[in-house]
Amino acid sequence: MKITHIEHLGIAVKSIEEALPYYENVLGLKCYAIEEVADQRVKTAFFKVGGTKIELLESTDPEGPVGKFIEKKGEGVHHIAFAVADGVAEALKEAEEKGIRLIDTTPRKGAEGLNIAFLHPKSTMGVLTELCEDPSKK
Ligand code: CMX
Repeated sequence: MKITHIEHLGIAVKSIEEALPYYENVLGLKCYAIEEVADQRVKTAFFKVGGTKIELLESTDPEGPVGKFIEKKGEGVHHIAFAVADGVAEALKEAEEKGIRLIDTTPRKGAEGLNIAFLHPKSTMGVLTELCEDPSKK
């Protein structure tokens, strides 16, 4: 697959409201969007950092992926998201052929209208990995 850049880093927080002062007042970043992704049972907050982004993830359901992550590991880096130039479906096919365990077998819609899919951390050395493409830039 052809990765062009790190699209974002996902960071699990207990509360976006409580995390914002650190990102805005200490790091001096500006939150430009807050969006709920019902399908993923999260509320997200986005910051641009150079050519990439930070995505804060607050769980809206203790049984959702971020709720379970925080319960088990606490707050912290949750996933890395790579932008793929050749499309998420193609990248998934290639990853599967190379023996990687997929969480999503087909792309779905994520925050900011991106097409996304996840690879399982058990086959990526412990790093939950998201592949994404921006359909508006195709
Ligand atoms: N990073 C690394 N490892 C993780 C992890 C993460 N974010 N989340 C869970 N794990 C680990 C667990 O600790 C567990 O490890 P051990 O067996 O060594 O204890 C292992 O993965 C499997 O855990 P599990 O109990 O079988 O599965 P879970 O129910 O915890 O689900 C996962 C884990 C990754 C499959 C699930 O969280 C998932 O499907 N994630 C993809 C979707 C997602 O994360 N959405 C939120 C973000 C959405 C967005 O960015 O918009």
